[in-house]
Amino acid sequence: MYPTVPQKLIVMIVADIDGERLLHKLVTQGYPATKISSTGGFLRRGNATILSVVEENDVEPVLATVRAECHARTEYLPVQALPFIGNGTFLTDPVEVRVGGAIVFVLPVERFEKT
Ligand code: 2BA
Repeated sequence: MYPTVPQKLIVMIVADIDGERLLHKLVTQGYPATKISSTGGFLRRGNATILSVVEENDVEPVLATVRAECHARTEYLPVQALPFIGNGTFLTDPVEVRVGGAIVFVLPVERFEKT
């Protein structure tokens, strides 16, 4: 049966080192979650994508957990570590990139089926 309360799909892309801890926190708080191993397109580092479908009232509590568990920081990477630098720019100095933290998308769920 389709749930009566609107559901939201929360897509969380987090650093590999935070993924397992975030997954465990969400599940112990009673939120269903699925972790998929993924790779960032820019840095080509492993990251984790966590999917969770929750009632819309639960979106903010889930986001609060994400904020508590995933902290962004800055790293300086040698240009050789990057796959490309756009616009033909010639760089020799290390490049500042944001790592860690979370990228989150919240989408409406149109339909839910369990077979
Ligand atoms: P990556 O694509 O590997 O990007 C890692 C970090 O590198 C990004 O952190 C950003 O700080 C930097 N970065 C990305 N593209 C850049 C560019 N063209 N020039 C300079 N710096 C760049 P976040 O923004 O926190 O993103 C972390 C990861 O989240 C990304 O890993 C990607 O896997 C995912 N992501 C971010 N935005 C996304 C989006 N709009 N759609 C899908 N996935 C996204």
